Amino acid sequence: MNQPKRYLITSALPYANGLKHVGHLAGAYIPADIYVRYLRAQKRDVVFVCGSDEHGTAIPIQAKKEGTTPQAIIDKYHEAMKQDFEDLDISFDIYHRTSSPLHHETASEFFTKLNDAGELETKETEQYFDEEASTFLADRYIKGTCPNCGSDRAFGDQCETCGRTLSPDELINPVSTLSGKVPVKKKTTHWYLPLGKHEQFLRDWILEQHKDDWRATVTGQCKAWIDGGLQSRAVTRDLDWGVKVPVQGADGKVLYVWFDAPIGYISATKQWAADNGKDWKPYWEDKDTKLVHFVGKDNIVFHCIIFPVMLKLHGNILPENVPANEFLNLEGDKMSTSRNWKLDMRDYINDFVKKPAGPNGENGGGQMVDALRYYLTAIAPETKDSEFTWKGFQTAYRSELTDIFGNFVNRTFVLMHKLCSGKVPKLHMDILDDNDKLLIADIEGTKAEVQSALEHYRFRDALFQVIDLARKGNQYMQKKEPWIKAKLATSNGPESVEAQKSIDNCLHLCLQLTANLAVLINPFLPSTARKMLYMMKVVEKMLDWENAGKINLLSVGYSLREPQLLFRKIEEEEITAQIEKLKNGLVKETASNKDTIAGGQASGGGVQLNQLTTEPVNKPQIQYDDFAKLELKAGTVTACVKVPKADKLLQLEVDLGTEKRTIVSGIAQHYTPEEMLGKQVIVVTNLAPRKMKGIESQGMILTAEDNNGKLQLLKPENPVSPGSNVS
Ligand code: B3M
Ligand code: ZN
Repeated sequence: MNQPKRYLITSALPYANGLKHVGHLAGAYIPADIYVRYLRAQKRDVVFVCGSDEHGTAIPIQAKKEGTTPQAIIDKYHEAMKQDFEDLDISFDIYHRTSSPLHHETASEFFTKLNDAGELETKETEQYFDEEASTFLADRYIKGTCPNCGSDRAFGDQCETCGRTLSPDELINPVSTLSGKVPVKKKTTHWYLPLGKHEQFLRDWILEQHKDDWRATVTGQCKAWIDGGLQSRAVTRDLDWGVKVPVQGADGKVLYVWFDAPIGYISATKQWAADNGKDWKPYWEDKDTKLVHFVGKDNIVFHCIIFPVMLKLHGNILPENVPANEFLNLEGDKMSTSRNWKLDMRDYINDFVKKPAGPNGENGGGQMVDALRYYLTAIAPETKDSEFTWKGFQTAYRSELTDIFGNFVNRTFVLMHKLCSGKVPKLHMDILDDNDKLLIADIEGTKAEVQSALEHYRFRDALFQVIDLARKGNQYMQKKEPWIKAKLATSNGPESVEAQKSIDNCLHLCLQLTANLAVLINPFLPSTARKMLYMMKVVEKMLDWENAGKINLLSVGYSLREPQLLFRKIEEEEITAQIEKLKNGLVKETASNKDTIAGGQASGGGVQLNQLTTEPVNKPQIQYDDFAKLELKAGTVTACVKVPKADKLLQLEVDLGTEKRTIVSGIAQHYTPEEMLGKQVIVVTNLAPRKMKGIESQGMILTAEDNNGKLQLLKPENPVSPGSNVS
């Protein structure tokens, strides 16, 4: 694409069911904000939209937890999240909400257009219904026993113990969480988006057209989905919270949250346009618009497959890129709301940004916002999961931001005041040496590097380039040694004139470099850039991107302010206090405090969206010793029957060479007893025995779930003798 006429940048709409943590911030908000600030500095036409996702079962579930109404929940968390983003300098042009009438209207119109054009299908299926509460049950509202591990902490969408994705039909002894009663099956009709029809389009568009410019993690996830077979996806739910299905007789039905939420980007754009006297349409309809969605990896499929199909059918433009991030872990473990293993944006803001003034009158303020923005960008999980540690935060802040960047700027200002009477000295071209020339080349070259990295969504890399330029500034100063030259300059000897000229050149270039650093760091650390402007006594306009790479940003003779430290010291105690707080706050997981909602799990019936969870799918790293505790063996199935009165269970007899074991496994809907006979399986043989339907299961067999939710047995590539060790 040539230079686009305009840009529409979106960050995933967070669910208004709780405060968001720094993992969210690193995934979808900071990178988008950096990109947008860079585009704005380039004077491009850009709109940055976001807002609260206020529908789905997430909201009523949270309301129940807090003993209040869904409306009260969204009002509370919408305001709280909006404030958090503002406090961390995320510069949305609009932070909208999907409960607004404009959004309801927009989403209804969207659905109606697709439905009227015959692009949706309707299907009647049987779903669980709670007769006492007289309502269909969203998957999350059904609890039961896991067919896989036997745990009774399984919900209609996922088992909380073993993590397997489930459908309500697979649960053993399902009960409604609303009434505690056994639900009944009842017929219901829903609308479906037949994704299968669009397979060729998706293959061409993602796997051909964007095979080189999208992140491999993104195209990889898309390919797995497409290869797994694209199923029709239910886009409506039996629920009373959401956008009503705009069809006569569809009472009690709403649009599926994942159908309406991305349309939220459109309604947000409409609201922004109305507020600013602009036309929203070109942003969604003109091919010269570059649309970029910033999301976390759990949202890839929705933004790369489902929403694009909707956009295509509705006649809108498609995203140019979806630079999704992987997950951010915390201190060696995945972040979790239920276990309280997380760092909420709000907690960071309270502890660092808004904390009371320190002994020297300093307080956290903008520099602490930038400290977090810096670290989260430096460790951004762009290509793989990464980890936030407080020690890492402290080290990066001290050794990169403070010692390299802050120190360079500070030294430059101090020396300029000391050796050049507080004014920008002259550049004497006649004595320009190789060090000077190299620094000028570095200033010019860095702009191109940073720009290219930003254009390709490599934010970490872009930031490193900026820090590296500051590092070069320090090295340059070290070589030029203006403090040594100062002795000569005041000596009245024959070399004094030359020495002063050398000092002038050094500080002239260091000041020009400082001005460049302000321009380059601005998208990442806006508050720092502004503080630098203040010290240089220049106006905001200097931060225009076109100024990067120039060495005439500050005029000779211009007097500059006294330096202020860009970054305060972070005390050791502040870091240890955070680590303590995290550890002390850790809540052991129980069935009742387990997160009841996660992205992609907010489904309420119909087709399951498997593979998707908000929290990292990766479990925390373990040592080899932990792994070695498992005993895994290959075995051969010698007998197999269905467990009476359990649709999902098979009872197997497995030959393990020296012994035969009885194993109960939840694979009855995937394999018949006949199919199982003679099959080789992998068994966890040292798992504590567990009773299921009165039968003691003496082990567990391993399976993998394919994209259609079918379990596939794991087995050796070629037959091995029963009892062979698996390692
Ligand atoms: N609210 C899921 C999430 O927060 C969902 C994103 C919607 S983006 C249109 O992970
Ligand atoms: Zn389980």
